[in-house]
Amino acid sequence: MAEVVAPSKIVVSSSKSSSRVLKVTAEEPSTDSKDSTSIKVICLGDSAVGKSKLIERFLEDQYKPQRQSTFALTLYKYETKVKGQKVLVDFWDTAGQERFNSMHSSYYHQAHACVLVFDTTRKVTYKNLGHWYEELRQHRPDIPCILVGNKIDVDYQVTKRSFKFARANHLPFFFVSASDGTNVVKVFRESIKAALLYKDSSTDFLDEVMRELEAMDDLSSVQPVLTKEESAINEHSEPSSSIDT
Ligand SMILES: Nc1nc2c(ncn2[C@@H]2O[C@H](COP(=O)(O)OP(=O)(O)O)[C@@H](O)[C@H]2O)c(=O)[nH]1
Ligand SMILES: [Mg+2]
Repeated sequence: MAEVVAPSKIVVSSSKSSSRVLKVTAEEPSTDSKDSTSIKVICLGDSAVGKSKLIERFLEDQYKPQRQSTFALTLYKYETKVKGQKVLVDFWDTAGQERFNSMHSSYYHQAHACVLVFDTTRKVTYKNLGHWYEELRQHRPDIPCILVGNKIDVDYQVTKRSFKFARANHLPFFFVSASDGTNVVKVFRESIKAALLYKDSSTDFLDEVMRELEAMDDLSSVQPVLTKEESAINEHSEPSSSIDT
């Protein structure tokens, strides 16, 4: 019988030193069940564009600018309903790896949607979008991607400017602010809807294989549980020579 593995515990530690560090080990990713579907949404973009604050804002609807951006948190679990269907969302946030200008391929693995972030107050973060988008497409050629320009609260005039990257790559684009909440809920709700649509219609080969494997897991979990004696009989019994028709 398949062993049921309990999700690893979230370990939270904080220190009273000037930089407050919360360390959280990743849980097992959510998987589909009979009454729920699970999706993975990733956030991409340069360091300090506000990826973590945007996710926090959406999940907690609160913004704490005094927090240090030293979170090692990588996976936020969120449960919601879309058209009456229970959806388990895993929001993946970087844990600072983006400073090395590349994410490990496991970050992209099985992602269903991406929120690509730049900082409207720092031009270089806009320039680097091409790099992040290319890396995303190498791993996930077809998943929906939403582009957001964050920190518009610093200077709302920026919303009058046009940003070509979205148009050039046919991406939906939103101005957002993790600080005042502009468009944050909208963007993450859209990412969930897009991820579900992608998952339902995906013809990605790896996705197909994963679905097959998950279906096999489901089947094995409904196998009758045998007693020790029954298992022993099964193990030692000769294969039957007659075939029932
Ligand atoms: N003014 C302003 N600052 C923000 C906003 N979002 C994030 N920040 C600040 O930008 C810095 C980096 O944010 P963080 O979420 O850690 O960026 P990450 O490295 O992309 O995850 C922090 O000091 C935040 O307080 C925003 O919408 N407006
Ligand atoms: Mg972060």
